[in-house]
Amino acid sequence: MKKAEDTLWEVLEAFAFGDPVVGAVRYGQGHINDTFCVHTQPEDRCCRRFILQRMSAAAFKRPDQLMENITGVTEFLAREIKKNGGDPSREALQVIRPKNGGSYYTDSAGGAWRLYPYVEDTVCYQSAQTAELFAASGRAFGRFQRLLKDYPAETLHETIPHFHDTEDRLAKLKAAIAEDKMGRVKDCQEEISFVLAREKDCSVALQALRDGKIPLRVTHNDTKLNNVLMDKDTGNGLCIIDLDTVMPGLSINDFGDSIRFGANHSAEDERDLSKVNLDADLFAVYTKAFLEGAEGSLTDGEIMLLPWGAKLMTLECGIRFLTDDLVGDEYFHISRERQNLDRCRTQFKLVAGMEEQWERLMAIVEPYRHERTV
Ligand code: ADP
Ligand code: GN1
Ligand code: MG
Repeated sequence: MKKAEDTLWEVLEAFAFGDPVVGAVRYGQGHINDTFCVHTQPEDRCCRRFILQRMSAAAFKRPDQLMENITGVTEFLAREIKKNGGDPSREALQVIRPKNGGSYYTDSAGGAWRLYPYVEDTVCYQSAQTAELFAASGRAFGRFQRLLKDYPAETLHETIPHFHDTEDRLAKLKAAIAEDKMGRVKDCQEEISFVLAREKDCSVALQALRDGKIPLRVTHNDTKLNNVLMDKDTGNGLCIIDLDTVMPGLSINDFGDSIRFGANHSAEDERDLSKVNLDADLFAVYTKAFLEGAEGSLTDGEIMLLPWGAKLMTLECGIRFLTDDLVGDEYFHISRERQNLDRCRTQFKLVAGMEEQWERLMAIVEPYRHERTV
């Protein structure tokens, strides 16, 4: 695929910004899409900003289906937010259609692009700098799940098949090990053993779903802290972004992915592993906030599996980083050599930290059960 910059000016022509475009720069720290911030200059006021994204062709094979999901979900959210007295123009993403109709633009090189207004007066954090901030993100993701409670799940396309199918992620890792196309397996023996020792764990959430112990819901599936925009003045979680993976899924995975990214004090690619550990206090803070935001909609079965959601999302993410390292970094953007292996190592360190503190994590979620056992 060509570099996004190669067709950027063609793409800018394809949308009606209303005012002259004065520039576009790469923006944000997402690992998947090519994101640009576009500035326009109205005559009578200061600049306006937009988020222009080329959707990742490696991740999303059907941009038409992806955008059908996103327009459906954003329009549904706007109606729900309005009903609740909120401001849909700030609390939900809005798709701006290209001049030639449809919900996205395909450039001359085949790249698929979409445009959103920039949600101003918000901050996007890369780490949970305070417990309050982490709690605010938890309330926002819990609320997001509740807002989508009545969304017609059967109309959603599966934008990435088997996205949180941990058994399938494990199978893909094994295939990458067998192929060893970059000759990197020799550097990853410890990480491979770590996964193989937890092979059975990979089935825990899926088995609970198969057994009817937890329900399938409409979920976000990528609940990193940097996928929620926080209101700059109130500090509240204002707008959930990165809706590419909104699909039928498990509530415990939405909970777990936030814990994976936010309940520790180091970057996802930190090389000094002594700095990486699960902070159980932050786990407790997030549990309370997420369940508040979800307003009692989680069942006891889901509540008691929240620690498993955290462990499995972290293990699975480590498996995905390791697989991508072994196949030569085809999926996650990297900015340095072997960054995906570094990312994998932080995830496994977090998993080990969760295992060490397992009883404490279970004790944190237990009081939220609706039917307590005495
Ligand atoms: P990726 O899938 O690559 O993570 P995202 O949709 O999360 O892409 O966008 C990347 C970053 O761009 C976000 O983390 C955030 O900083 C910023 N961003 C995305 N959409 C908006 C928006 N509408 N307003 C303000 N910032 C945004
Ligand atoms: C990706 O898109 P972004 O950067 O928010 C990935 C997530 C991973 C995450 C790891 C569509 O999230 O699944 O957990 O990187 N998104 C997709 O940081 O694969
Ligand atoms: Mg993102």
